[in-house]
Amino acid sequence: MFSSARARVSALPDLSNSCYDAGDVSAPFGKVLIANRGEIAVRVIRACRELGIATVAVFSEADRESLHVLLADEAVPIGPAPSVESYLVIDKLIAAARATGAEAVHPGYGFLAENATFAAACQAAGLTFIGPPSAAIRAMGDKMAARRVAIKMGVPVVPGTEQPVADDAEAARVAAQVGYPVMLKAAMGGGGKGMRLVRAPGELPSSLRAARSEAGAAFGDAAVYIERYVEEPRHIEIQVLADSHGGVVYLGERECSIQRRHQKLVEESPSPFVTPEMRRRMGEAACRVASAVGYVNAGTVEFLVDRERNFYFLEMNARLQVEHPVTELVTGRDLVKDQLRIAAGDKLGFGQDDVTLTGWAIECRINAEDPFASFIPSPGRVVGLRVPGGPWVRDDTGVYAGSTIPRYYDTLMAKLIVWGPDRDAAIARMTRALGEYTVVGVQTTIPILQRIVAHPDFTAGRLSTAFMERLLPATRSEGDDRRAQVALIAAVLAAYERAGRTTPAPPPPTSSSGWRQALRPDWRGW
Ligand code: MV4
Repeated sequence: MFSSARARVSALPDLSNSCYDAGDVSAPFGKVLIANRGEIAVRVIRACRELGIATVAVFSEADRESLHVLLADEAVPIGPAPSVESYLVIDKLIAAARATGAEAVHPGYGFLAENATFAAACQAAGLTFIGPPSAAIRAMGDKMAARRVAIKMGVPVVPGTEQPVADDAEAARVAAQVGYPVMLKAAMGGGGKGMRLVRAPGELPSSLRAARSEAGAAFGDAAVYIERYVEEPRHIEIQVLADSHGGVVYLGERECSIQRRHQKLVEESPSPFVTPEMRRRMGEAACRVASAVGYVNAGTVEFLVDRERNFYFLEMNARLQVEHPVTELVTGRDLVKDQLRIAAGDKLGFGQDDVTLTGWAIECRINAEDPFASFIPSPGRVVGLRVPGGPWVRDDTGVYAGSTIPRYYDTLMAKLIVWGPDRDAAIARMTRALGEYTVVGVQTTIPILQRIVAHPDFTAGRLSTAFMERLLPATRSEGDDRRAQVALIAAVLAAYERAGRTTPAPPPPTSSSGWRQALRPDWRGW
């Protein structure tokens, strides 16, 4: 088997120690444990299978029959449904790897993917962590430290402080200097937690207090810093790959401006806003930041981009991201295979000049949530499922007809990714594919995704982080919404307890989304 693979590439340059995706010469590992669940575990298993690597799944009590368990070569139970008792328990994961003879661990995203302690524990147990070195994870986990790295490397950051603000007086001085409105951010934060917008000096002391207490509760560190507020920014991120020999390349950008409450809904590559010149400057900046912290493996450098196309370093994500498939479709690379080979010590085997972007890719996140009820999670049994197909349509999912979406984890059910020769073709294809997608038994975000991709601002490429607030004008302030959500969740849990802790019965087949929409005539007005 291997000899024929070798024969196939023998006419090419020596690729025996490179990630070049032209014939899988030899497997980087014999066996890999995937410390995750759902669609990303399935995604990693697929790459391993193509490389001839044996796979070990881990599963909680809620995931006995989940797709990743069915697809892996072996599966190890790791405890009760709550992730703090299963997917987040480092000792259980390392014990499972030891017991099965896995040589390496892929963390996926979320859970322990950016936990420096987990990366270090894997290495200490003689397991290769398929991700960056723990020191690089730690360096990027501190947002202020990451900001100082960017500054040192000549990468633009939003004007603001380089150290946490000490008190109200200093905050007032700094805010006046950078100019209102300003943003307060948690030093150890990210993803929007501990963040406060301050429009006028009078609001500063109370906002500072709120940001500090939120940061302290969420991250165990109340340090807060100040940045000038960028109005209606775009969120554009650069994918990088770095090997352990000093090689680093960027694989273009992803536009992720369509978000709701810091949850991305639609991502695309390339960005309709980025010029080739800008791509090169952002890409080179991203590579400088990655190199400066000794980054190895796949990573993403996030930027805010203002209306004048100025870009500012925001943070670096030390993991494979949910939206990585759009990069795969326009670059032709398999990022998980690249991760595996990099972790095994291979050289990239290609340079920046070998990276070309072809056509356009769009991803829609299909969440098991009810977009007609404040996006409340909609766990339960997937009674019926028809997944779209046809040319250049990819569905990455962790569910199948008859499987159950547990209430314990995030609601991402599937990622629908399409490719087209240009943006209009990709939008037409996504519209077609979303129209084919049928899920019975749980509510999904499909109807809202259809509205997004049909919106004139979206089709014209007029994207910003304010897009969803305009699409959903009923949105209240974050504080109000949090209280409403807590009340809603409490009510659902109480009903669940009363019902004897059983999974809610699925609606009869006739009451699928068509029925639901018919009951809600006002959805057309969104
Ligand atoms: C900002 C900003 C405006 N100005 N920083 C949100 C998540 C966190 N990673 C950074 N975020 C923001 N930082 C300055 N100086 C606006 C946001 C922001 C945002 C950024 C990206 C995508 C969606 C967003 C939604 C609201 C706010």
